[in-house]
Amino acid sequence: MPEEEKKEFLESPDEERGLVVEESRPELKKPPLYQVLLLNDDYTPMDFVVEVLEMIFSMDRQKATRVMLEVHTKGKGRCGVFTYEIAETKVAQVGSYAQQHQHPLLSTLEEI
Ligand code: TYC
Repeated sequence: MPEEEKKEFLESPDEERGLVVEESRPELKKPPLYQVLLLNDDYTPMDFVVEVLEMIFSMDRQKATRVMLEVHTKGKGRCGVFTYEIAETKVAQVGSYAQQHQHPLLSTLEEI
């Protein structure tokens, strides 16, 4: 190929050189989400559960009371939805706060 033709070829846009050009898409995969479930038991005082929901799950008194009563009547209830690390931290915080106060209150996490 003559020099001039070579230069022209190399300077032409990718598409014209038969190159397939595709914009690479940024990696924006959504992380899996986990719900933290609070479990009922027969011994933890209702007031304590409401306090835990206010303190650890940032609920106002009204919402905390509603969730506590749902757990009390149905056996379990959702406290929130988080990424894995945050859900795990909330479960650990509930466990250690309950243990400090010698209540058997438990929570668990479940992928949704
Ligand atoms: N069932 C408990 C009681 O009657 C109250 C309670 C509610 C305990 C929710 C745990 O996650 C819970 N004192």
